[in-house]
Amino acid sequence: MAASAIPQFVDPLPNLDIVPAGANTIELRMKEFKSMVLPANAVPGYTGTWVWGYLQPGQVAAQTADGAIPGRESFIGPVVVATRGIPTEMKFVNQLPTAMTTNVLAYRYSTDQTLHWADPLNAGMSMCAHMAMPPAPGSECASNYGETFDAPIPAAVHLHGGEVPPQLDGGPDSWFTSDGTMKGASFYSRDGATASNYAIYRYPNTQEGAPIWFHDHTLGATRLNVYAGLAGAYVVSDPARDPANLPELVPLVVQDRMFDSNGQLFFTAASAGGVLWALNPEHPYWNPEFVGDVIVVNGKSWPYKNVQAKRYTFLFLNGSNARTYEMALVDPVSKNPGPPLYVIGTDGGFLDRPAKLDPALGGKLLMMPGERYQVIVDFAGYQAGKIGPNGLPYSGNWLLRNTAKTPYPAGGTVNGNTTGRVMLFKVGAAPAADTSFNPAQAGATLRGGAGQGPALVRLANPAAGTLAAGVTVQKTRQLTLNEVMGMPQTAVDPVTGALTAYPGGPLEILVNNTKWNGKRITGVMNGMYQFQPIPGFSADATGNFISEMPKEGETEVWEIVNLTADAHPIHLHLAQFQLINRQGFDAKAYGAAYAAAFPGGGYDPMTGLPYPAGVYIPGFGPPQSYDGNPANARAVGGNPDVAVVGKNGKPIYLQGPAAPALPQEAGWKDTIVAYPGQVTRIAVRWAPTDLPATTAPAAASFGFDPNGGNGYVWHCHIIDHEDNEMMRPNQVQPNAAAVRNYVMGTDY
Ligand SMILES: [Cu+2]
Repeated sequence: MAASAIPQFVDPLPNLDIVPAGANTIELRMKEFKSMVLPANAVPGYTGTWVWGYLQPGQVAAQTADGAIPGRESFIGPVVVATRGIPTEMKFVNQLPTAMTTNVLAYRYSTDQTLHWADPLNAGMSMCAHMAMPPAPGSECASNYGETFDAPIPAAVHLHGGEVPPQLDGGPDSWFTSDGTMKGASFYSRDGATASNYAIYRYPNTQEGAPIWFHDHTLGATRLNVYAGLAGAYVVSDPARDPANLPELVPLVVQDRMFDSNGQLFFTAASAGGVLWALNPEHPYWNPEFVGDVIVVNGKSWPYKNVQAKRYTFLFLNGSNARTYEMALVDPVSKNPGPPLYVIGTDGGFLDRPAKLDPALGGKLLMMPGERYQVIVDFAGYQAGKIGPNGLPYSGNWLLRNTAKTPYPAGGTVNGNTTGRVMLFKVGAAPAADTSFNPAQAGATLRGGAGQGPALVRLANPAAGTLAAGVTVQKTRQLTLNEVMGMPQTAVDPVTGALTAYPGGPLEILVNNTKWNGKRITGVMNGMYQFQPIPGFSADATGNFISEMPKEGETEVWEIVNLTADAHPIHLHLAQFQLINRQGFDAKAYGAAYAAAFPGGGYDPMTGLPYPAGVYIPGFGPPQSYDGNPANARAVGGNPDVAVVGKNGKPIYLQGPAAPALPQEAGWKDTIVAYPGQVTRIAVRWAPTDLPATTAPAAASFGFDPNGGNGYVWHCHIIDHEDNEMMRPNQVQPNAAAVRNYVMGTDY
């Protein structure tokens, strides 16, 4: 259905369930149910949209015959509130239906077996991903998962931003199915269960207070599971150190969706709705970026919220597949700029002092998928009738506007009447007094002040855009972001069998030009690609080959060299990091040097031969040796040094000054915007964030062993990208001197 047909600001913002963590296990069941995502009058006879969510057992028991959950206002949630220092045991149960019986058609018709995905029916072999040709119409690989068998839906629960042992990370291979018969290679449950439809994770909650979240992370199917609704928030509170007296907290989970004419979730796969979403026949159900035309906050399309003329703390979370938001408040009637957004916290905790984003000065909050920001807004003085700076009276309604282009930052503009709108705040009367923390007060601090928790430990100096004083870097990595493009072609559509003109476009998207498994294609046999591990990479227990093996306690600089045309939100599991700076580079000149560095080899599908030397080889890994590359002694990663200096002492590729972190992102981050044509430099220490920056690596460690299970991953948080290869497993080498106080078998 057309987004413009959906009435806006008629339903209030849903409240998310709050679940305080205590001594008891919190059980959450992944379950299908009906939720009023749209206003009741959006569609004739509308009784709700089929979604998936994490429900409490009592909610499952209360489900009505038509699928609704009385009292549950949203598919998002719950918000688990844990306390630092007190572990929380979670039991996640998969009670999803099967791929054939689910009412979430967006899932049922959109799984793509040609992606490297969980593939439960084939023990995770994912052989369709190894085919050298687009799948033949009618073949299993050309079908979606629910078409051929009444297949159980795999699900995995990742604690995003969580400082947890690898067994509890809930990464892509930790999925399990509702019938308990199928598991990913990294499945773990505290009780040792192997034939269960649940996983028990006991999170340590040792990290600094932070607004983290949990969401699905199933290999190659995350975009669908999250789209169907599997996301909740997890707040680690630290009463002794968190800023005192913050205004009332309101989580705002911002997402985009599309709906069919029945008000059900619609996904951009194959040629759904008569539009060819697949750009290449190789991946018949995969579209590089899902961007919806309806903005949904806390599981409700374009909601409004009644607020008093006082301060609120909003926890913004971009839970979208691919959409970026640039947000500011504006009066939709008088066009006056609204109240400023005072950012007080980032992904990994609170800032030292608020960062003011004033819409009158063009200030906007930029948020890519996976990022969180805690923001204070003071509606005092913004009631209806007051005269605004442009001389016109305020309407009393404040539109949270979005202006981000998609793909970000240089794609199409938003529609000012639909995707340019997020939600509406309706300002009512002022309370007698607002005694909550006031970010506008001169010199206001959140940490580091009298009676407050300690100031942020700085790995980066946000004023200078350099490493912070006293920080010693043990290793620098230079890692590229790459897009592998398919050419326009007329080919048989594997789904419909019809001859189809494909526009071409991204075939897969990679970090450091390396596929998920760390192997490169060397040839074709019997229609299947032959693979070889990338030399120098280390085998893990699941058959993947690892290149990022940081040592616990060490500090690394990662220089992310974005060779693609779009921005990507790069996310590391386990460790929060800090942005050092961003710097432009001559993409054309560097791209030429990068291509020239490839030694030849691999397999060129156009010629059936190895590529000659000096041309880019998709998915080959970096052009040179990952470690000990003589052409780049400064940074490992196997790429020509983007920071190399010419004979005249000037950088050959880098352009302009390195820009420090924006004030609002100058804290702990686990997801960072990496712009096209820029090097994004982050400092990551593989240790808890609150250790002094000068701590020697041997003295820096987690309370748990970060080595084990099958490690962690790092990836792009555009979920459609991470589902198609833009993700790599990594393993942390343990600090031999560490003393562990959170031990597998005892504590988790
Ligand atoms: Cu991406």
